[in-house]
Amino acid sequence: MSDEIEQITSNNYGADNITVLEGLEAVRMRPAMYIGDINTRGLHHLVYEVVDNSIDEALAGHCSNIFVKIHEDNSVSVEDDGRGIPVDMHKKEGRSALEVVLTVLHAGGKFDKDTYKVSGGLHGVGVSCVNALSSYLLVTVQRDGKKYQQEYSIGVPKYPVKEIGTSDKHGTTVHFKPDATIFTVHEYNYDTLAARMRELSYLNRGISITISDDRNKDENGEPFTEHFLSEGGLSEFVQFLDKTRQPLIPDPIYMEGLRDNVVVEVAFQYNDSYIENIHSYVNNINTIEGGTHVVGFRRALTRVFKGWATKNDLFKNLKVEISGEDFREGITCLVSVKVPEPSFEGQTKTKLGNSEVDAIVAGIVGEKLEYYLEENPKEAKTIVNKVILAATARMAAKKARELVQRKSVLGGAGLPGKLSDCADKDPTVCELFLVEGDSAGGTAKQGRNRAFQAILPLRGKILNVEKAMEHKIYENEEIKNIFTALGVTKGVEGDDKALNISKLRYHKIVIMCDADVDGSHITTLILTFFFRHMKEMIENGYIYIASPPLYLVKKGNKQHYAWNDEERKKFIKELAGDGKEDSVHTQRYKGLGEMNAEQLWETTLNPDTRTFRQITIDNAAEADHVFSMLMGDEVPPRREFIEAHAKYAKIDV
Ligand code: 0RA
Repeated sequence: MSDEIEQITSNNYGADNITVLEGLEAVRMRPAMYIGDINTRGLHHLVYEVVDNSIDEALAGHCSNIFVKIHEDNSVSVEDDGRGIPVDMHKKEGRSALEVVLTVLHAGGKFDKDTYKVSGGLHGVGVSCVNALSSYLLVTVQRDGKKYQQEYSIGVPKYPVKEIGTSDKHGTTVHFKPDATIFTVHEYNYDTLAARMRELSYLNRGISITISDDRNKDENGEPFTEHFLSEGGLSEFVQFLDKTRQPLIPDPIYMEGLRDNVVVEVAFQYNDSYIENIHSYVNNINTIEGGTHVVGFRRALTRVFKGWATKNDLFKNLKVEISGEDFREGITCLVSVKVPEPSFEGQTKTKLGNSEVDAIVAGIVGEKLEYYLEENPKEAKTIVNKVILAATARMAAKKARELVQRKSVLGGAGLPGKLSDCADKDPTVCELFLVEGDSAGGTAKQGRNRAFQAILPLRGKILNVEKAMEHKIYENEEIKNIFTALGVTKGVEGDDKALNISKLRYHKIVIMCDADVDGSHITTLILTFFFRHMKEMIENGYIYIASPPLYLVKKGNKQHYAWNDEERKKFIKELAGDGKEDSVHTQRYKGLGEMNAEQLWETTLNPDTRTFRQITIDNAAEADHVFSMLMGDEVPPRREFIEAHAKYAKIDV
């Protein structure tokens, strides 16, 4: 037991409950085992864990409003208007049920056998976990005309549950402050939380979720607030994801059903892009590796469309063979199932394993889709024509891709001429820098440590893969170079087009562009390419962005690099003493090319001094929405987004 807990418990209410404390201590000893990690992800996970409980209460039909608030001190409260966690004495434990729920691991649903907890699975570690990892937690319950509360410190109650007044409302409020000694990151990202709340509102139509941020108040003192409530559920979610894409048919195709206690909901639309875009969920958890529910959907989609097209003679003059993937080109699809006892498999435990779900989803989708096609022959024909085009294009793509890959298996000679490779061959220590422009590429080549750092200069703007047909992608010179330099290949045919990274030559791929508007555009283009065609590289944590400094502040023989305006001002003050902008010498680095090789090494390449930003996907649906918007045709939403987010835009003005 840690000193801290001992100290708190020795003269405190929770002292007798050794087993409880052992449970909470286990969480504190190995937080990552319970919440994934102790970085940004884990910090945000705490909120999802608490919200999940309120969603469960809503799905059981007892709650319709959830309020999430980020407080000024980065504590978070989650309020719902459910029944309120029971407060009566728990006979076996000799304590209030409320206290048991908040302090005993996995106690959450045990009092309520009638409804099965859907959120379980990947999360579902329970609110007691959040309590154990919070320096402070206050729970307030309103039920049966009264108001109750209890406070905790790192999961240990400060006093028994107490009645603090009367109330004619009902519900639960959990207000917690993550323990700063556990987490490496302490600030909540509003966009991350809001994206998840939006996603939850689409996945659970009819539940109203409001999120507000007290750290960001307007001139009237009102916190920034967003309200999510979807009546259309998954159909609206599809429309949100495809906001900047051109739909092929007027409305998304929607189907739902219940079989053997499994709730199935599916919505999909076709658009004029070439991307297969399927997001799947089990009990509100994003199953990024797919699983039996996705397999069932795909099977039904192929079977029913093939059957309908054949029956209507639409495939009669075909010169190519139609494959399953042709039915998914340009599709944006959501598959959401609620399964009582999900089993998760796969590397990141985000792949549904329950074999029975395949047939359940295929059955429901098959039936409803057959009906849809009979009722909507015009839409059905439009989609089948698109499928035929996809099959034709796939043959062309296959040829183009084979050409690229044949080259790469030729070995050394197959490496791109522009690549300055490193000496080491152990991919775990090797780094590849994708550098904007030949000139910066030259500097990087001189400045690098050639033992383990390789440089690949990219000329100008790489292809916008969001808009390009697949074979165009494999014909593109820059993209070919990236493929061959990395040493990765993609399955050429069939449903299994997974990236083969067994021959990957570097475990750090670092995008290095100028710190200006063009540079961030190129960074986004490269990221879009990885996101759409090498997602596994991001999921494995191999993709990084370099952060070259923006300024060099210099006086006499003293100098400092600055990465933002705050730092720049600080250094000017330090060096000049007066803080006056033009009295000291400030060099603004407009491009990487303005640094010499030594400066580039010192600031951006040297592992001891550089900072990289690792690219992760917090929310796949949100990332999809943002990429399609950034790379799509519509200007206004893109401008709005950039104005709200881009830090470079300000500097350039
Ligand atoms: C157990 C039993 C009952 C409600 C809850 C838990 C409950 C938990 C949470 C967590 C956040 N909000 C919540 N709302 C309710 C039902 C007890 C009864 O029959 O009234």
